[in-house]
Amino acid sequence: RTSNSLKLRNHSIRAITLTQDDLKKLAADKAVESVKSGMVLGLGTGSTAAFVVAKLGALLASGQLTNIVGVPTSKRTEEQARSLGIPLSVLDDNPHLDLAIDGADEVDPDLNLVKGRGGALLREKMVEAASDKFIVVVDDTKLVDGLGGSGLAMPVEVVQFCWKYNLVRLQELFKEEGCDAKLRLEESGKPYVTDNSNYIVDLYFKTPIRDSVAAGAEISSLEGVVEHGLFLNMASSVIIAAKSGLQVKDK
Ligand code: ABF
Repeated sequence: RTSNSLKLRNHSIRAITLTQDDLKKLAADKAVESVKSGMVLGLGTGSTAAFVVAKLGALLASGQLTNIVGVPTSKRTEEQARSLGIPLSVLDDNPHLDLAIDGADEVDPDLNLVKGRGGALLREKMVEAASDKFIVVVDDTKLVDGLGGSGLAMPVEVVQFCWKYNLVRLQELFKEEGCDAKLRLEESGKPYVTDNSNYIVDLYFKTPIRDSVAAGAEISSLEGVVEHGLFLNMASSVIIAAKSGLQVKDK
C-alpha cells in the first residue's frame, strides 16, 4: 500500500509540475501519431516544432518509421533534422507534401494563425501551403479571441531596400487598431536577417485585427512586402496542450 500511495503521490506531483516544454512535447508527440512511413513531411520551426523533429528522429532511429522525407522550413530546422539523420528534400524536388506539422504564435477560434515570431514565416507558409494536411501544435498560452490580440508581434517579412518606407506604410494600414511597427533587431542591435536575406517588421496591435482576410490582402499588396504572418484557413487541425489535457480541434 505504501508503494501504491507513493506512486500516486509522485504521479500527482508530476501532473501539477508540467512545464510549458512538457506541454509542447505532449502536443508534438500527439501530432507525430499522424505520421506514417513513406510520407513527405513539412518540418516546422520553433521550440514546439523542434520536439516534433526530435520525435521523428527517434522513431526513425528505432525503426518504427521508415522512408520518410522532411522538407524543413528554416536553416535551424534543417540542421536539427540533418543531425538526427532525417532524409531531407526541398519544394523544388517535392512540391507535394503529405503532412506538415508546425507551431504557431496565436490561434483564433476559427483556427486562423499568427506565425513567424521565430522568423521563418516565408518558408513555413510555402511548405505548409503545399501540404495536404497541416497540423498545428501549441500549448494553451497561444489561444486568442482575435488575431493580433496577444499584444505580441505579428511579423511581416520585407525586402531590405527602403524598409523604413514599408514600415511606415504598414503602420498606417492599421491606424484603427493602434499599430506600432518596429524593425526586428538582433540582441547586438543589428537588424534581424531572415533565411531569405530579408528584414522583419513586427506589428504590435492595441486591439485585435478587425478583418484579418482584408488585412492579409492589404499587406500583401504593398510592393516590397515578401510575406506576412497571418496564416488564414491553412490549418487542418490544431493540437492544444494544457495542464488539464490535450485537445484536438479540426477544421
Ligand atoms: C514557428 O515557431 C513560428 O511560426 C512561430 O513563430 C514559432 C512558435 O514557436 P514556439 O513553438 O517556440 O512557441 O512555428
